[in-house]
Amino acid sequence: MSTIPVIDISHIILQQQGNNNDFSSREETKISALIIDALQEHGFFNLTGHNIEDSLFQKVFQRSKAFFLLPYGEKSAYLMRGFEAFNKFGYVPNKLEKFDSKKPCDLKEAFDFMPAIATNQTFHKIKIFTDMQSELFEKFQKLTLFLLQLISVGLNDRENIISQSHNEIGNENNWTTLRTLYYPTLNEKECTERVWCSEHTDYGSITLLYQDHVGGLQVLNACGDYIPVVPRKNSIVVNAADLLERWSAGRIKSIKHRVVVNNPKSSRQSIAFFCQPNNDVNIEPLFSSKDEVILDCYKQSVLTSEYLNKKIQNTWPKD
Ligand SMILES: O=C(O)CCC(=O)C(=O)O
Ligand SMILES: [Fe+2]
Repeated sequence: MSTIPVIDISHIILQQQGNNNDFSSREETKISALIIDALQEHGFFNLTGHNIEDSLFQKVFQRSKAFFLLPYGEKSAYLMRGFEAFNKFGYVPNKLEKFDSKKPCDLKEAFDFMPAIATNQTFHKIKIFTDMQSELFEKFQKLTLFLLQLISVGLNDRENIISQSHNEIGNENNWTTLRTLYYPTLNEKECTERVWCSEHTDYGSITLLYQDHVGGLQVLNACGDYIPVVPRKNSIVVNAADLLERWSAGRIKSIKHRVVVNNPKSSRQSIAFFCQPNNDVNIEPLFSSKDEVILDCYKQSVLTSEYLNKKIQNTWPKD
């Protein structure tokens, strides 16, 4: 496998806009099977025909870049307050997070946005930026719920446990986060590693990612080789994360990925929507049919909030 599949949802998304909430049409069943196959085999796919306008992504890119290019003194007024998942709002400086404990810190800056926290803040100076993030958050939220419904159909989750477990996105009981990322240009010394963001898997249910034209995202394939996820115009990269893998008892894979530096003289931007189940959801394999053999590593249920906090704390400095 040298590339990830492309899935076009334009037909079914139009039907849904007409308020048809029936997910059993032939077209939907077909698309949900394609999604499950892609997540099962590659953990990733490129989504096209979604209904988020490219101009909104471009506007968020512009606003974020303007923010990230401010002097540190100004950005530090918005520093993220702590590493707990419920605090994930604000600026994350360069070389702070470490996805791989054996490697140097990641060479990236980020701004995390959660509506429940944003509404408690009065950041007048960056209001246009946060308003825009709020608009994008809502659109990603709708699209994500739509994809989760298709995943529920494809996994034969008749009670819609997966999609129902995300009904509090945007509220305090759910830590779904919109993150805008900025990967700066690098000097020769920093370049020796040639990695902007080290190898990791994502933590929650699914991640939606919009990347600019620079490239650098790579995904591990079944042979253990990293393959590039080449930027495609108007498409969103979707990948499965750890909790969805657990829910599906390993049928769906949360695959390792990283961002390498293609060109140290060019900065890179991306926007990630990290979709998480509600905090109080216990994740355990959905299938209990007698024929289904469940591997030991998935048998123990995990509480979403505990899992996310543990993973996020591991990426932050220890002192
Ligand atoms: O920026 C990217 O392309 C991917 C970033 C990523 O994988 C992450 O932040 O979890
Ligand atoms: Fe990731």
